[in-house]
Amino acid sequence: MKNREVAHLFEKVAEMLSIRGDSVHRILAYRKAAESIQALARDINQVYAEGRLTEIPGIGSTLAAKIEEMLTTGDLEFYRKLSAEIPNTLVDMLRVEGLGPKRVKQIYEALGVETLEALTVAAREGKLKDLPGMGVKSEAKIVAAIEALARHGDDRTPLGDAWPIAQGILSELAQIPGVSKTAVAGSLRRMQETIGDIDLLVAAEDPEPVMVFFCSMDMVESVAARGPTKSRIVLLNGVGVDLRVLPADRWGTLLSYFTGSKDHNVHLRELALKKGLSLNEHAFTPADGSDEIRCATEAEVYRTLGLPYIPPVLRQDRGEFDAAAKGELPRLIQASDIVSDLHMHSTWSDGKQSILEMAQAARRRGLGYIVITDHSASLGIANGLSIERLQQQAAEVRAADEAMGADFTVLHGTEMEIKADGTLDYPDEVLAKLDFVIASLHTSLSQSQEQVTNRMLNAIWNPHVDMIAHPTGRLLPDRAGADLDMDFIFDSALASGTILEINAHPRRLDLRDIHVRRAIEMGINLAINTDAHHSDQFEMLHYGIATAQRGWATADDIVNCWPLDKFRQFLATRG
Ligand code: DGT
Ligand code: CA
Ligand code: CA
Ligand code: ZN
Repeated sequence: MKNREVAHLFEKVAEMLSIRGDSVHRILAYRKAAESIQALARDINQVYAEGRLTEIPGIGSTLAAKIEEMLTTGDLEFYRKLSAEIPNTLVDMLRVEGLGPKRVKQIYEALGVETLEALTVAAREGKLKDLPGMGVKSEAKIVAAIEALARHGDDRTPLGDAWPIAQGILSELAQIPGVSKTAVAGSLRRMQETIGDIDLLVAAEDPEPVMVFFCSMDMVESVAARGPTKSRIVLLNGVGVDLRVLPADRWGTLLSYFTGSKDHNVHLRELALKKGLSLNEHAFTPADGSDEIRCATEAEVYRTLGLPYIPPVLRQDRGEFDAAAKGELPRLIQASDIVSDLHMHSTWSDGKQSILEMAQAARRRGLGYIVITDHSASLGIANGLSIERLQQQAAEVRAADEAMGADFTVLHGTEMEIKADGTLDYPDEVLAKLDFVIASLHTSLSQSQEQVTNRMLNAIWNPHVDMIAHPTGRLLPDRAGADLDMDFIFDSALASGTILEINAHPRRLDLRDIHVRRAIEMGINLAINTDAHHSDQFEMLHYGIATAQRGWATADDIVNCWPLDKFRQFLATRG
């Protein structure tokens, strides 16, 4: 079994346990294990072979034994036993908005409904409304939710799609009289690469006008829930948006609660309990009966627990509490640390602007140097450059560099194809004349792990290749990318000094956060680049920075923070 299958089975076990009504701790343990296996940057079979399963976050000896069973037998007895007790098709019903595990169990026990299809029939025939705690209204809601699920599926939305929508809604809410604060929360605030739904928070004395506006915006497809202080809408594009309105003096606890992640919050509440405080979205409540502690800022929430502020991008329960307690949280890289962009396109290949226009826009954004890296010949659909055109381009790059004056530098590079057979698109003598050479995969991504890894290693070990762009080639939300053996890739990048890219394009975010974290721990050179095809796209940098931050990156870890002379020294050491 592969990582994905192991993670999926654990996730399924967690859901079945939740339907059975098992302990929250046990359910969380399986869910957490599923997440960390899903997030693992290495082949779990390899980790198992090295006897290091228990080093995976959230995997103790019990779960390690279950993983061993799955990897060696391809099966999990515990899962089969559980399936004998409760049909495993029940978990599909959890995908219906508003149906929790208790309700699913109730419907199953009362009506024998085992599948989503059977549920649809039962709901349409009016069989749900007579169950205890149900009625005509809640039955209609379930029918609507099933229909919405059929329309939109349950796919997660890429960060880059959700972010501008959320910002647009927030800026309108901010203008409503009486609104003092607005914020995104949830996975979007943590800048996770995909989000399940958008969570928004507003501080206002009177929630009513905010709710009225929110539920009647043009882009609303339906209002899934409408309450005095919380509502949920579904947008025309299928994305769900939750909004909560609260008074400003409780802002800190509220924002912290709804920012999550769930695992981070569980940990936060446990720390509070150890201090005799119970924590919810409204306040800390001391167990000794003294007055509640309200927090207007998140910093106060953490301070109450004796901790420094933990930025949202780190709130994954991946070691941030330990680091915070020891005063060892990373000084996360910021946009202002970045002075260069090493990957962008011009009209010479498939870009939309000239070299000079790209350079001028980069300077306006505060950068000091860029590399022009158009596609190479074999990427025909992107108008890749022949050797001849590449050499002609050199003159235009030099001219743009001159025109930009002494305080800004334009370098000449390429984004060269690593061809399906592993050879590189330009010969070494052509590469030797360029300032900077990127190699990347755009085609034949579905090759076997061995084949595609070897292909990549060919590029990494070429002395002229300075950087690998978007290493896996994945596209969010659903093209998985090449099945690279990241152990080999990382070891080789470290040994050869080759830079690995964190591509900031929100469809890519490649390397992803957990890869970034591991590459940094190993000491690999990393760059954050926009891969812009138009200067408007320089804006995407913040997605790349957030991904780097989620991998605990500091300015010291990122090549784009090097001043030009340091970058030139680096290039001078290479082929
Ligand atoms: P998503 O939307 O699947 O990408 O992930 P989140 O993290 O945005 O999760 P969501 O939208 O269900 O809830 C937003 C935050 O609210 C979540 O990160 C933590 C908090 N939260 C929501 N539901 C619960 C809950 O049942 N228990 C706890 N402890 N926190 C919750
Ligand atoms: Ca969410
Ligand atoms: Ca939500
Ligand atoms: Zn590119």
